[in-house]
Amino acid sequence: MKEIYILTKNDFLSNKTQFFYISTRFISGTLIIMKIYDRLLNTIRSKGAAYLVLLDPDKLSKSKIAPLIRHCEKSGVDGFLIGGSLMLSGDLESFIEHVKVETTHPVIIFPGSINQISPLADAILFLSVISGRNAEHLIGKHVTASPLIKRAKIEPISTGYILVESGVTTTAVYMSGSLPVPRNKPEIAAATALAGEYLGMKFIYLEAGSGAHESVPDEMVKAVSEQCNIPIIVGGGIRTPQTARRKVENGASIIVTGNFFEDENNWDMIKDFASVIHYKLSVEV
Ligand code: 1GP
Repeated sequence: MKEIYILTKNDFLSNKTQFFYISTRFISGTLIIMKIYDRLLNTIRSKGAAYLVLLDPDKLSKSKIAPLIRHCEKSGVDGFLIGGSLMLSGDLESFIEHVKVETTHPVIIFPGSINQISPLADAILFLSVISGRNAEHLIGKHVTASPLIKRAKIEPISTGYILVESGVTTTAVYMSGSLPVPRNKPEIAAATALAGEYLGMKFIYLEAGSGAHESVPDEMVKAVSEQCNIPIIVGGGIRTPQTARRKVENGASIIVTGNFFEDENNWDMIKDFASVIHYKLSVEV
């Protein structure tokens, strides 16, 4: 798998590429450019799994952005997802602008709708709800969004989004107008994820839904990881480091938490999440 893109200085200066990057450096006059996707793969390889924190502009006030990001950075978080289902009060552009001022970590849009595209981000999860059979969320919205993403010059990361039943009707299930995979059917999730991989998707996202009562079952994470060769993101309803650790032990490559850190009393626990997720770093020699 290609990990880095090597361009000459002249290529860069002549603007032949459209990718946006988080890491650039020159070695002997050659510019090494790492795409966000590759950077995440590197993190997974070196730390065991990556840890992303979801920031929802509807739920996080701008005054809390800087202190939360500082906390995340010193605790070992690998990057940020930004997005929300509705964006009722939040202003995505200025929110991302505030976040980018505070961090050099990847800032990736996790879109709740096609209105959530901004050139200020580094990348966007290009989500297709492959657990559903609603054509709009499988391909329809993508047709409208693609030219906007191209114009914004942000890196699209093709992601098979699998909604998993979590005890209640989540916003993601309701908004996508599709049925989630039943909790007791890991084999359906596994076959769906494999189809996503064969369609060329780069990540599978197993989603219990933001604020879900129950996270994605461990057996389902295991079944999907046994079938698939692409990294698996797991999110929704993860509120303890122990839960995060179990997802990683069962094959998750990226863990996402959102709701739990909207309460600043929980911020001291970010490092505990990071430490169990980055299991390769804690191996004693
Ligand atoms: C939701 O997976 C994310 O899309 C995060 O969920 O807010 O429940 O942590 P939580």
